[in-house]
Amino acid sequence: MSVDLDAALKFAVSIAKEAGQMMRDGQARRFSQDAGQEEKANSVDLVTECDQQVEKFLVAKIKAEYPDHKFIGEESYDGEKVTDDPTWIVDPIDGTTNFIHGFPMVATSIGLAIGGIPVLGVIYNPFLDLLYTGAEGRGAYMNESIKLPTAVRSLDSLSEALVAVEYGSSRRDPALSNKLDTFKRLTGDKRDGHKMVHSLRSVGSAALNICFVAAGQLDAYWEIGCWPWDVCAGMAILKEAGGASYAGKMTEKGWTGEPNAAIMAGRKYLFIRQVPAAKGDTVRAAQATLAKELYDIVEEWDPAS
Ligand code: LIP
Repeated sequence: MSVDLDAALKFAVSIAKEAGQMMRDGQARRFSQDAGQEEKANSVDLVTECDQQVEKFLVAKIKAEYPDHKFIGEESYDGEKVTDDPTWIVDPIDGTTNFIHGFPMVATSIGLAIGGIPVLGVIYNPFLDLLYTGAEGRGAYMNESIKLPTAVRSLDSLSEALVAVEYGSSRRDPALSNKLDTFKRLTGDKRDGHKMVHSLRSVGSAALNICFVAAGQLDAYWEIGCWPWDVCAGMAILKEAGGASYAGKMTEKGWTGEPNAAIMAGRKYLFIRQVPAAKGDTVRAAQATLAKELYDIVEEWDPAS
């Protein structure tokens, strides 16, 4: 089933902006009423009434516009598998913890996958009015005017990188200890055998982390434990910005860095920004070298544990 991606992009931007207004209104209402939130897996895995209202709004709009398409959303997820059918994969409010606290790194993330591959992404942060878009063959943009990445700077080693990581909601070992061990190996001094990256950043939104990688403002983003709705839109945008998406120690397709269902559904993610091609080699080869540099020090765990 072919999809007019130009029309789909225009539609997704329109509903993302409406969802953004709902998020602004919802946060103002929450703060005026000092409203609470519900817990999911534990006391740091949170959801608000606004998450659910925004998802209901997005589902209704998408099903009205594309009745034959499938939908996977964070708040209504019931174990659906990503198939080859056109599927909208949506996180109504990515960065819910930030939303609850008023920290402005929050976005609605609307992705479309066809054949299990993210082909369209719209990510909108209504609190900073930052819109990131990308669709297959149509490039990636910030605020529909600034082409991404804004610059392609060299990155010869992970030691020169600014890397996004997340604490996430899994706070028991082995997840927690492996996460913190990896953070130490990334940041520790080279004289102690560590990578000594320039620094780590923890924004609290997978979707926005990937947008910052697509823009070239972050060099890489690594996380184990988030979900397809956190990354689908970002993968489509990142690919259009020349970036690469990886999963686990080795993707099924090797070190191609091309987003696919196995990467999207695997809950083990690494994203690398566009970099100049290595002498006599390709951009993808340069990115794969950086990916392997990171994976050689990552202490993985099973996100389902
Ligand atoms: C969040 C992700 C983030 C992860 C958090 C949470 P949510 O999504 O964007 O990367 O570390 O645990 O899953 O729950 O705010 O939509």
